[in-house]
Amino acid sequence: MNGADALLQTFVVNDVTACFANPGTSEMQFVAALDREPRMRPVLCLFEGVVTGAADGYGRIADKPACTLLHLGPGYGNGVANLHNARRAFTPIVNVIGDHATYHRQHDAPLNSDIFGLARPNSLWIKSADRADDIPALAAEAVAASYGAPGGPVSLVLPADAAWTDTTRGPVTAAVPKRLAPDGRTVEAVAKALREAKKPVVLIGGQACRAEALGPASRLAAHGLRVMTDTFVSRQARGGGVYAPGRMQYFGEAALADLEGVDLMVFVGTVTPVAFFAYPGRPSVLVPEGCSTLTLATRAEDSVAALTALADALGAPKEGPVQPLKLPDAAPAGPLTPQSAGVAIARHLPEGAIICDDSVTSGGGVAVPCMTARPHDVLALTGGAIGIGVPLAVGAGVAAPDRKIVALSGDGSAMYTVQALWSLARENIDCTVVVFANHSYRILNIEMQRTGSGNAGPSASKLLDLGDPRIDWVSMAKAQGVPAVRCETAEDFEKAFAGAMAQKGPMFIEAAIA
Ligand SMILES: Cc1ncc(C[n+]2csc(CCOP(=O)(O)OP(=O)(O)O)c2C)c(N)n1
Ligand SMILES: [Mg+2]
Repeated sequence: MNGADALLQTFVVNDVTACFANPGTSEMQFVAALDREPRMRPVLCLFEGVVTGAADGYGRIADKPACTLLHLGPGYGNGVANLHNARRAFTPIVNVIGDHATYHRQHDAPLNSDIFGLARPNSLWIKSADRADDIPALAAEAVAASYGAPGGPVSLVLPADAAWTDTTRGPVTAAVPKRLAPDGRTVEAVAKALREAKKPVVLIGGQACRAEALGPASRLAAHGLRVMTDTFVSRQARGGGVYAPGRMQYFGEAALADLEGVDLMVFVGTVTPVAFFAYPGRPSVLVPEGCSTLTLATRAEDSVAALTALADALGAPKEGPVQPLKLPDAAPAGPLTPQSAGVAIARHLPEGAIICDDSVTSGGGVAVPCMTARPHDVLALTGGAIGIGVPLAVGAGVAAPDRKIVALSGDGSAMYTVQALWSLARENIDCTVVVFANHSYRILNIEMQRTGSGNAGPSASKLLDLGDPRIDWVSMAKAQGVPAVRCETAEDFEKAFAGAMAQKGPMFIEAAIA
């Protein structure tokens, strides 16, 4: 047994059983050891942004970390945008970053770099396992650290010689931390403040938006309180039979208008909301002037217990409102738009589906009709770094092979990590990808106006328009082994999406929106 075997043994003992990988020479011992540890499922991704986005999707659904396998600093660096998103989703991930043999580092070979410098900002924990004998204990530490709470990516650097050196050290069990409920005094103080406030809002995020938390949150709504979620949530239950809180608006001025007159904001599993971007003359913090704030549960605490305790303390009804299950009766007709596509999606989305959403300006059109669709989960873009939709789908599909995965992506967003389609095909993930092809970075045209930068002239337009040359999405998907169709009308889309939901395996739909 060598260090790589010891690493895999500790991973599987701690239920880390999926490895999203893009290996190189320094990782060959790890790759070879996979043949000796069949409990670990290796998934090849053809770009590290897919590796890390897939690990995020896996962690959000499995509630446990996957490991990644990344090739030194450059491999890690390629994956950083989606690790940033994972950090902001609080998703547990254990990165294994291969490195040169310890004695080779001093020679500054071409792939040598400051791995710690690169990885530290997005790692809750980072250490190098320089000796084979240290690997099991450090791997267990890494797994434990990834759970937080709240969780996030951690990084274990694995020098090649530690991986190839023999060891007799057996697997080490990780101590997985438990989320604690907030103390009774906090609950009492929040209940009292809510009773005294004229126009309070309870803002929930993170764990408080999961299916098991929305029940107790709905009790607060039944008690007459306004409950809202963060704008972008790592995993939220949605659809018929599920409580639908309000949502913080994306644009700051709209958010503040919506909160006008609010005199108390209570945070559960989240923190003070801020605008996504600054704009000239507009506020950053999305709390109305004079409004006080209180935290019922931090992100590290148990939001389900906190919401339940608060509902009890307020004497709220035992049950709260839920969404009706109401599918659009009529199939959409006419031009294909995000709205008409959304109607078709709401009609045919199966129960238990997982939507991986990176659809930017097309997202709202789908979200509205899906509020009363069959119950499903939505994984949103938590860190603003686009290019996560299809990678999330790869990971969610590995975590939940019996659930239908639907990836929704803008065309610009999909191009960042377009290689994810290949992994969908390779792993035969039951996933339908919808790319909204408007041949534009449409949102940035809107943002140019909002930032006061003026209208796009010919040079500026060159940075916002994707139409020349036009991306041939059907060829792009087929080239990577995913069957694909292009839909130009709502009728086409309805038929294609219904067909995709009725079959298993990967499928690609280009939604040619006007
Ligand atoms: C990693 C990263 N790079 C760049 C951006 C800036 N950005 C935000 S939205 C966007 C374009 C999105 O285009 P698309 O996916 O086609 O959606 P649309 O706006 O057309 O709906 C870009 C480039 C970003 N958010 N993240
Ligand atoms: Mg676009």
